[in-house]
Amino acid sequence: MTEFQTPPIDPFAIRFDAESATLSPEGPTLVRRMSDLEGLFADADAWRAAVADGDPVVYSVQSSPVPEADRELPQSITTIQPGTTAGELWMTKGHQHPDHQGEIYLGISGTGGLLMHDGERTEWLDIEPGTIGYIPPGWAHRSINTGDEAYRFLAVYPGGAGHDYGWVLEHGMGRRAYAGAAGVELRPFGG
Ligand code: M6P
Ligand code: ZN
Repeated sequence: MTEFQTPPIDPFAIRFDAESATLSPEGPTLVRRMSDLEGLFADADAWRAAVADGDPVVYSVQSSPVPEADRELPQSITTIQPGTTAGELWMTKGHQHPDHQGEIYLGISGTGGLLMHDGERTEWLDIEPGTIGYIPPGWAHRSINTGDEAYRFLAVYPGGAGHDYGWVLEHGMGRRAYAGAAGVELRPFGG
């Protein structure tokens, strides 16, 4: 028998409803408002103004009951609302896995981008419904809504990988995504 640090949960079925973009049974739901995204948008004044102006929900993450524990394989559906802050497209905080492990994202509805940075290299993947974006070990990842409707994707990731948000504040993400006249414009992180 394999030795587990925490008792593994029993097998069970999870219903994935693409229409309503829900997982059932449900686990925890995380809601991130503009005020939770301090230090992430390039224009800090515009960020502050958006916080003062109703502090909108930027994204939410609905998880299944599978715990974030070593050897488990949790899943979640993230919904990013459409919007921009001083032209910068609304996005997730972005994180690195402290224990470098891979992750997959599956586009469900709307259009988005998967921005990845390993400290030196930067990659961008367009994600549409049906696209699987692969995040290799060691690549920090951030998702961005590139359209004018909600962008939803399913994530499946190792439960022991963890979320390091400080890594992104320290290293940046290599590029920033702006709404341009002809679609997404990727600009240098510091530019
Ligand atoms: C996906 C997964 C989650 C992550 C969420 C929001 O659902 O990668 O692990 O928490 O996106 O991203 P962040 O944690 O960067 O806010
Ligand atoms: Zn991750």
